[in-house]
Amino acid sequence: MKIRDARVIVCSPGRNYVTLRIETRSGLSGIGDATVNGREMAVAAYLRDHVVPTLIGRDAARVEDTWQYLYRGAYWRGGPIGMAAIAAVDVALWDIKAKAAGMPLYQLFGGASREQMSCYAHASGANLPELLDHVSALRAQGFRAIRLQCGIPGLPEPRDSPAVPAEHTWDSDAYLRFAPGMLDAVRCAVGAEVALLHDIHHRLTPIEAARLARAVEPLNLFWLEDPTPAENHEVIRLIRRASVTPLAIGEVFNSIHDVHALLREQLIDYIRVTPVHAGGLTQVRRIADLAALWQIRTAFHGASDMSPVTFGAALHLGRTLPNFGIQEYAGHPSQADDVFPRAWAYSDGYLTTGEVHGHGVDIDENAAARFPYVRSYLPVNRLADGSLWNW
Ligand code: CS2
Ligand code: MG
Repeated sequence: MKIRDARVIVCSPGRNYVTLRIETRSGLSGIGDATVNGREMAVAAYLRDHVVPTLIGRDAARVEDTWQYLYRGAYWRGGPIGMAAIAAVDVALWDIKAKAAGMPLYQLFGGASREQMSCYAHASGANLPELLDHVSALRAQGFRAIRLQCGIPGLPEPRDSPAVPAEHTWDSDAYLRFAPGMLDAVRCAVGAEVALLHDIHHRLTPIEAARLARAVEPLNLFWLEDPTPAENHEVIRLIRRASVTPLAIGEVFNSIHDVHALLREQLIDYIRVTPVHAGGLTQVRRIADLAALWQIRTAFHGASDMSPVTFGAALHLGRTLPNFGIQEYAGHPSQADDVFPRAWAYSDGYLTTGEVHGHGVDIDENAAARFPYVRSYLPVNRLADGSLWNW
């Protein structure tokens, strides 16, 4: 099963996605997602200029060896761009392997541990009434776990611009004055049974995060996410000592080496890596197994910049893992439905994989061509004095 061709497809059906298709001489093909939000063309170039030429003629069945070849063989290890490129190859090869075996991918990973994966949606609002409306709408769609994000009174409305990074204003004191009441208001509105989550997006100092985690303990949150900048793991100890509010970290990690201290010291409760940004299914399986040693569960990153292809991969893996926790599901722009035909589906608070061979997601390249790439950036945050902060 030699690789005949591989090509990168960059499209923007409502937002940018980078997809790799690998074709074999036997006629089977598979796809993988390589999207890094706001830096899409860097991965596309890495794949086109450096990775694809080394794939032609390789045996598509050698998933592990290809992973090692791209990781060790580059000498320069890790990083979001390189690991997203490896992920795209890895997921495409697993897709091909499962199609060749005539099985849905979850069967290759040991078969189903569950039939459906619980998921959480995103509720947001410029203010509390808007947030509460959004929560009600999601509850009506069956979601039993909801992430809450809300505009902070007194801060200027964020203005987004696709051309240059939009500049938002951040004020940790204003946030800390507002956030506990905001979370409490939603808890009062929905009752005890809905799982409520909140993402701090790396914006607090350790002591601020500890204070917040302690203050919201009575609300019984499902988790607080990314309380402090994720690259410094030592500071999580301070938050952990102060509070038993569960913590979820890891969406920006791309290596098993980024996570093992957090896991070993039981500093987190949910690990947020995703196949696309953490080197594909080959490495994320290892991370999930390592996490299981300390009863830490998975919560693969599933914002809308994880393409439907990454969802296919993540859901097939999630279906098998003994320590699957929850899958984030922020949805995708409706135009992406035409570009990415898929077997996975949402219904009543759960996601299912479907039973199509492979990971069950394809790309319609003609449809993709109707949505050319649009340069776009994630916003940046500045404090009132002009200093740059974490967005
Ligand atoms: C967020 C993401 O889903 C999450 O938890 O942190 O929306 C994140 O901001 C984006 O995926 C960045 O590309
Ligand atoms: Mg997050």
